[in-house]
Amino acid sequence: MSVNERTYIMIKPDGVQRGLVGNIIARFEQRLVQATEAHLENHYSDLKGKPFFPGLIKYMASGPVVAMVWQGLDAVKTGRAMLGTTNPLQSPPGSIRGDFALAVGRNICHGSDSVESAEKEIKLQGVVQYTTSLETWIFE
Ligand code: RTP
Repeated sequence: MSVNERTYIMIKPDGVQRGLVGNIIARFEQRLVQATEAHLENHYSDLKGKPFFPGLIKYMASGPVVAMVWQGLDAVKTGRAMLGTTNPLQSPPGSIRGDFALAVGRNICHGSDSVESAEKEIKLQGVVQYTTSLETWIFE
């Protein structure tokens, strides 16, 4: 058993066509991963020294997160456009943060801000340990 083990799950054309994507992801949502503080400090290393850094790490490590890697034409810019701006107050209606987020420190989703950041962040997932809810239970 390894906490770094990864699997590849693909929702097939019939699942997508039948509108089951949300339903299937919701099932995985119930057995999520929680990032360690070490992972998050590495992930947000460019923000080390900012006054909000300790609070950001504490908040990000406070519960399970959903990690997704999306691939496609201009995936980084498209992802950022869909999320909206960092501060939800400036985020347009129709964007994820504009519609759902309440404050800059609780802005719901992260999205890589460049291809280089995306590569770093995706790579980090493979080298830093995650604890799944199941493993937490086993080791308690
Ligand atoms: P993210 O990395 O989470 O996608 O956010 P971002 O690129 O839009 O913004 P970034 O500058 O990288 O900041 C990372 C996260 O830090 C929190 N933050 N708090 N003034 C504050 O209290 C403040 N500023 C930034 C936000 O949660 C932001 O998403």
